[in-house]
Amino acid sequence: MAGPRGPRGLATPHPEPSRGGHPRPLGGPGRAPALPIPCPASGSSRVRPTRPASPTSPPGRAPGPGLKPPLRCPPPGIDGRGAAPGETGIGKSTLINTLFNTNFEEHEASHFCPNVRLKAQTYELQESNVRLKLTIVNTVGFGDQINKEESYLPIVDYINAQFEAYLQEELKIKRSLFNYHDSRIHVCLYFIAPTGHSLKTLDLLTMKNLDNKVNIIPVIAKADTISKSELQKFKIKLMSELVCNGVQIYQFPTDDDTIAKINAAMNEHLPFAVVGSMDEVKVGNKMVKARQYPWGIVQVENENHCDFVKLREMLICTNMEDLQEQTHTRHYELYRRCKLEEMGFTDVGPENKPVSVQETYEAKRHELHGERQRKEEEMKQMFVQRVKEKEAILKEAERELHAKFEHLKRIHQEERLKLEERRRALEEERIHFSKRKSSCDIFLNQSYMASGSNIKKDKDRKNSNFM
Ligand SMILES: Nc1nc2c(ncn2[C@@H]2O[C@H](COP(=O)(O)OP(=O)(O)OP(=O)(O)O)[C@@H](O)[C@H]2O)c(=O)[nH]1
Ligand SMILES: [Mg+2]
Repeated sequence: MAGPRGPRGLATPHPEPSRGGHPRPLGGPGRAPALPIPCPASGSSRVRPTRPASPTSPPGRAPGPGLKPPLRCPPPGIDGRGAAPGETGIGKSTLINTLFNTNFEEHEASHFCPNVRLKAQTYELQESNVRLKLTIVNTVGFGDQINKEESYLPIVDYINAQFEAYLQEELKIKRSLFNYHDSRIHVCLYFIAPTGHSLKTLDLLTMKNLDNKVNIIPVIAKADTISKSELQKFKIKLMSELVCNGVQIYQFPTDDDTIAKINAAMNEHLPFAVVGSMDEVKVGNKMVKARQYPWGIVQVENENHCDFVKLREMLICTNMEDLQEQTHTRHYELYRRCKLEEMGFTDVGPENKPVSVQETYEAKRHELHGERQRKEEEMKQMFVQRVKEKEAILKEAERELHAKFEHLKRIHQEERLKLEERRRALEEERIHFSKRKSSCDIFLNQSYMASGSNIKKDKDRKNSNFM
């Protein structure tokens, strides 16, 4: 991430400090000089005046010269945190850089992230004795996945994690909330594509899931790409879609007389149509931030061209405190309540009697003990049942093996008997054959001897005839 840029008048961006760390000291080496925030409602001077302490002002609010009510300015050392979800390339970084007059050297996000990643960047601004530290959590790869259904989850998880960290600090025995590095998100600038049609399902789904966790200020990005008449119709359509779908966006408070009028007027402008640019173009004899086209110039800080100034005024100057207050009293309280109820804490018992923490603790302990015993019993039963089942299976297998053995033994015996019988038959055959062979031999001998004496007689007769 880029370090301080150096040029005068730029905010000092730096990576997110680790949790629990103290705010960075300002004015250190390499840090840009104090940034006067241009605040149109308080005049066009480069140094934004601060409001004097009023009876309702929190202690420590810096009084300043040249005050112009009804503007509310943040007290010294205010630490604001925002999230900026929006599709890839919608103009998030450009707008944030324009808002804080800084220039993070940021690489383009990839459109092929397997899931949404959150990246925090901190900006430090200072005017006279008012220090402003703003942390913006950017969403990388938001809505780039084929299945966008869960794109909002990492944002919800991140916001919940910050609430959880605060709750854990609150619940500590030795808590130190006064110097705790509060990382809760005060505002979510939700970037809507300037389609001129309607909200996308992803927009509705995300805002619906965030609206009870963070103050949502929707903004129409790249508003220079939509005509003035279309923009008005688009704004009306968006607001009616948000109402129809029960999405609650942040409304600038109108209960404080000093700012009621301006806030009521600004509520009418929601969602703000914004244009971002860090390019400076000469208009008349002044250099202004603008986007230059062949057909003309869109001036970022010209209220006839877009609502950028209104957004900056409302966000950084007028309503920063209310955003923080709402975060604590509404969103964090809701988280805390749900979490404590989930843990079994309650303020009143069944008969509407107040319940002390001790009683809740005892009841919970009792409940957990009972549950543990029930679970142990269940596990025991399950174990016995499984042993029985296993035993039955083993017995069945043994019985089958035994039957198989008996069957084989029977077959073997039958085979043995058959072989024995065959052997006996063969023996008898052999004996019979031997007998017949010996009687044949006797007969042959006798025949041979008989034929031998006859030949001799014939020979003798022949010889006597010759003589
Ligand atoms: N027409 C128009 N273009 C803009 C505006 N703001 C930014 N752009 C252009 O849009 C492109 C993307 O702007 P980025 O600010 O990088 O958008 P991003 O939402 O931060 O993008 P990723 O961080 O990559 O998601 C750049 O070319 C900007 O110059 C605007 O208000 N109007
Ligand atoms: Mg970006």
